[in-house]
Amino acid sequence: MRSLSTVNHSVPLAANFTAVSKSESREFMSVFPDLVRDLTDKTKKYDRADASKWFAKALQYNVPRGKKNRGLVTVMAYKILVDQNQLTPENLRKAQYLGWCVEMLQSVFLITDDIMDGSTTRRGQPCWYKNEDVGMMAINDGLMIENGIYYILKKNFEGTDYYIKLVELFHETMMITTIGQSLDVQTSTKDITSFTMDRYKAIVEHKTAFYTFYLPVALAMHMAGYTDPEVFRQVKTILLEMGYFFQVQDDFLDCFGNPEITGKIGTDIQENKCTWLSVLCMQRASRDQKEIMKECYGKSDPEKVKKIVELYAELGLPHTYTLYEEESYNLIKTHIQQTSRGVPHKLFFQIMDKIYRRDS
Ligand code: GPP
Ligand code: MG
Ligand code: MG
Ligand code: MG
Repeated sequence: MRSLSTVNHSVPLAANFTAVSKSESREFMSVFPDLVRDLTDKTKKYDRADASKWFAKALQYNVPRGKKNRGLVTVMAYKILVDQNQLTPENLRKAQYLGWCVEMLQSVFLITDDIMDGSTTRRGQPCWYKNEDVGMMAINDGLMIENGIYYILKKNFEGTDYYIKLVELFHETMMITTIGQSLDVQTSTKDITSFTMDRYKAIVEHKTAFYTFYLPVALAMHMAGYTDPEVFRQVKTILLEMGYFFQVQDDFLDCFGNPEITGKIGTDIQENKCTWLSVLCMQRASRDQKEIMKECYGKSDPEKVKKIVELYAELGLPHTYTLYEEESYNLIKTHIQQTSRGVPHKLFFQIMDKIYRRDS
């Protein structure tokens, strides 16, 4: 844990966060064993029992253990958007499968991101690739899980008039997110003095915002029968804003969060990442403080890492973050109220409530 005792940063959880997500999460989880069965039956068809067993293990380890926010948002959005007479148990189950497809995509990103970021823990357990019997096999597991998404989509949605929209959206999401990851990794090889908020925004909108919030809601919209491109455009604007907010939180927690709660030990400083904290720090730093950044940022030496955390604290970044979180929340709320067409505001507010003042 890298939080400093000198940093007085206590953030209460949003009041309803745990209660709501626990019951939703249980209902959603109850579908997971069927999903694993469907997917492993598929591999069994190729008459490769070993591959099938391994796939089940990779799915169990990587897909269901997080907060499942993205999957739950998919289901929640569908429930809110669909005509209530269409909300049959069968359709609800389909929406849950769609939510699990989003969680599968998320697990592919996390498995590969952890390799690229040199991370050690994820969701309170070793990163998948860090398991002795896994290693770089994790890359193949990621590819298998990605492929599984399309199997589940075909099995549940082939023949519907929106099936192709779902498939295209997953492809587009992979394209945009990998562009973001490419920008993220490339920027981390550059000098800290070249980091800017513009660059940060470009990285984050691509690597996080699109798949974290736009994907789940847009999938649910397709399933609920939305077709007007203008409504999708408006929804995207708001959800990308929320996604940006979400990544700023992630960057903050990487440095000042409690790994017991986040389930992951941060590596942004060591990996020379262009983060909300590093960009803000360079904007505020005096000449001497910039020298500290140049000397210590992007190094694995724990003493140097500590110096960076101390510098962030000295510059008041935890306090700025608290203010930012509140201002941002209010601004997004205003933008939600300004959207005129199509989607009930309640949906956006419920998503915001899931993430506002989060500590994991
Ligand atoms: C968050 O970055 C973004 C992702 C996990 C998407 C990765 C995309 C790929 C195409 C692999 P992060 O490194 O800050 O996330 P975390 O803090 O969870 O490691
Ligand atoms: Mg990363
Ligand atoms: Mg990472
Ligand atoms: Mg991070």
